[in-house]
Amino acid sequence: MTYIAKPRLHHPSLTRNKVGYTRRDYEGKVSTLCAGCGHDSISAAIIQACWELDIEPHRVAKLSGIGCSSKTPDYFLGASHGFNTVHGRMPSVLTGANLANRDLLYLGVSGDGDSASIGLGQFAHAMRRNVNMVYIVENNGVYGLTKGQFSATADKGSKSKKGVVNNDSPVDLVGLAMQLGASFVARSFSGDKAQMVPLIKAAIGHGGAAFIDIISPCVTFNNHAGSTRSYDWVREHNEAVSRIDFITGREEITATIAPGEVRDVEQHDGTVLRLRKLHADYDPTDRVSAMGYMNARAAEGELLTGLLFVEGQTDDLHASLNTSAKPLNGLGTTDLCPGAAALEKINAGFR
Ligand SMILES: Cc1ncc(C[n+]2csc(CCOP(=O)(O)OP(=O)(O)O)c2C)c(N)n1
Ligand code: SF4
Ligand SMILES: [Mg+2]
Repeated sequence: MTYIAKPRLHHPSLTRNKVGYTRRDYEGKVSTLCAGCGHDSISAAIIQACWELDIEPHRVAKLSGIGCSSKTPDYFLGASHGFNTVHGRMPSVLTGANLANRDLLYLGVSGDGDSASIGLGQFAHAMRRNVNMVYIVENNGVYGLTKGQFSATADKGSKSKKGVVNNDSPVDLVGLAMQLGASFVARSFSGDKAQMVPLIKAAIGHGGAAFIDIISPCVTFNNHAGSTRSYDWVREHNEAVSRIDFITGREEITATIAPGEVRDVEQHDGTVLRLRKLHADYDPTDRVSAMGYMNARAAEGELLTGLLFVEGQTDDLHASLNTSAKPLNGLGTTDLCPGAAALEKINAGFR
């Protein structure tokens, strides 16, 4: 079924964005996921964010691992570059692609099994290296594709559809990302498009590793009473720390907000994140206090969502490796082989 393309017919009066595309130009093939799967709502939010940001689809590289979640790049941005890699190995392939061509926008899509179970090491190193990318985990607490086994993010004490209790402690990808140095960390819920779209836009504008953990219920294997990843459970326990307005560098900032309730964070590309604090004592720019607050709320059974941490200006992997400003495929022979005199100079520097 994944080979079924959507009909290319457009209504002539569909609204076009600044680069001339309709929202439909950001869609992909027909989804083959179960009806009601949270992952499809995330795909819709990615489409909306890219369309609203006037991103040219051919400037995007979408990479994923293996799983229902990792299948989704087939269902959005059909005109972008795509690489469905090996289970848990998306981050290293993305890192290599990013180092070779820094001019594309990198979008990594993964699952909780893909990133917290088999791919945990890969996830950790991509975060600590601050690879410039948007990294979305579509987190349903199970291996959906292989029929609902607990994944490493399943909460201790939560129950499978057949009543089996999970006795293992969960891996909290948000806490890990914070600890490992990710410069943008957020959590959202697939049932909250109004929160997801600005978060994805903000992550795209960010100049380093932007991680978004999106709780995305698996309606087939993990949406029952006893699950802590069901639509009902998340709706009851979801607590947003902030609400974001995303303001592109090109637009005049017109919002008027009472002092004391808002914080602006400027990103490397000139975009501004305007954070309306919902929790008065939450500071998303202080890594240590944000981690402490998150842990305290988690102990109370709250699932904090929103932009949890952001470092406005940050050095990504290219900056720390001092790589060429030009993508490798744009370098000519003289750049790649500058000649004997240049080699002699380098060698002299080591003597
Ligand atoms: C190396 C390897 N081991 C195991 C598998 C089997 N496998 C395929 S998908 C998957 C888990 C997917 O879970 P998750 O990443 O949470 O995605 P979801 O389907 O829940 O969206 C597993 C274990 C595989 N494809 N490759
Ligand atoms: S099995 Fe679960 S995760 Fe996979 S498509 Fe169906 S609802 Fe979604
Ligand atoms: Mg999963």
